[in-house]
Amino acid sequence: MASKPHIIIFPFMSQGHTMPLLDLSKALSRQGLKVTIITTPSNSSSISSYISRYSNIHLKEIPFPQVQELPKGCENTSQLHSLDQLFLFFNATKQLQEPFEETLRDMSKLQDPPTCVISDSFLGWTNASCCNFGIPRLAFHGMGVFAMAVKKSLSIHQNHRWMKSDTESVDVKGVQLCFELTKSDLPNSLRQMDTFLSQFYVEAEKSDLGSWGVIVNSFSELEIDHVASLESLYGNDTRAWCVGPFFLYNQMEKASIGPNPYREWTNWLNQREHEKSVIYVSFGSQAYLSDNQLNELAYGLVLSGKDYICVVKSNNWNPPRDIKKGRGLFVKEWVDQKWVLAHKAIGGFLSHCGWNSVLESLSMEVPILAWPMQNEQHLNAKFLVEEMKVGLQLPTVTRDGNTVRREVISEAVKEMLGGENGKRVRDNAIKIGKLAKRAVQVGGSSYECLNELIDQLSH
Ligand code: BUP
Repeated sequence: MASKPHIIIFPFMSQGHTMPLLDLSKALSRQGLKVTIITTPSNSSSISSYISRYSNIHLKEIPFPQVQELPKGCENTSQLHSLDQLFLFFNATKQLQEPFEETLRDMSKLQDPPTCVISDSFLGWTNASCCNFGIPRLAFHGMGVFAMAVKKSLSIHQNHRWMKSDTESVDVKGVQLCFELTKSDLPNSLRQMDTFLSQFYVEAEKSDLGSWGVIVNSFSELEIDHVASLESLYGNDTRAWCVGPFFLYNQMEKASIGPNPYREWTNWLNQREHEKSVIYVSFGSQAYLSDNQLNELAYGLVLSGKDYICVVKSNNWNPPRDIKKGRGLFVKEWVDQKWVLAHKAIGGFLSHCGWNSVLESLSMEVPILAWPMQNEQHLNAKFLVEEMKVGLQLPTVTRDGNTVRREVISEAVKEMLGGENGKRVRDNAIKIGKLAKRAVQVGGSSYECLNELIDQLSH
């Protein structure tokens, strides 16, 4: 009988990239596989508490290089304050190559040596290391198939490179588009050429190309039309394994713990009388909104006359005084977003369209009011609104720093919670949510794909 594979998982050190891979580790461990997660010392305690119940998931620490210009002891992007620091951080992670290879060398002497490495695409150099050790590497991008395919195509063919205007439509070779994409929909890493950061991304995309495969936090019912495009852009028979949403494999466990019932926001939500009557507002862990924009958002929510729960990441901002009379809550702490989205009172999600938030919202059958801000979020928004029709676009979203006005926010929230368009996209989100939950169950597309992958790695 073939032995069970031993999988090495190497996440990038940021919340949005690490959490999905921890959920995947749990899913693999439940299938009886041994998993070793590689991380750096100051990231290990939060990881270890998340996986504590799993005896066949192990942690291996490797030292993070000390860089003077970074905040003292910084080993996670959540501790960074500027794009310059992000660039230094990215560069510092390249120095992890030596200790990573040392770890692979040590592990190759084990009775159960590594069978496969799953590593973040920002750690693109891991691909070369894996080739040296003859271990197949699966790349993880922390985004959906559609966004990955667009980014891959443009980084290979560079079709956007000579476009002058933001409104010009982009020809994305090898990707089927049923809507127009313009230069303004592209991630900054592609729009702004030749900055240090964009060079880093291009380099990461290139080193990614020879990977044995790509592991995707998505499910084929959502993105099937783009899977073949992504695979052929990678070339060399690279397969895209759609085995998500990763977090859904562990949802039963989560639901049994639930958030602290005494927090103000859990009580407040539990007291809502009507189903699907509240808009949940959150822009993830990275996006920054100016105080002025937060004021407009707050007034817009009040003006809508709808109930709202709005997560605010800014320490300094407080809602203007007269806002206190509004029908909602501003929360300045980390909420359990999956629990909030699963609450029967939630009827829509005003979101920045980070991929984790997208998957969580759809899995909970909640339609999205899209307010994309950075990275691949504009691509996600276009895909959700124009192709899947599970969301509405917040109008007049601009990239030039213009504030989105309160009237616009208010009208969009009203439409999402009470309008015909809101109803239409909610019905579609409910259908997709059911497919997502089905995908990770025995016989579902993601579940079967995960088992096929395990099977291949076992031989
Ligand atoms: Br804020 C917040 N609670 O209060 P995305 C976020 N989250 O659970 P991002 C909470 O963080 P990247 C909070 O559920 C999701 O899993 C949320 O990931 C969770 O956006 C995650 O949506 C946010 O991908 O990450 O933070 O911008 O840029 O890496 O995509």
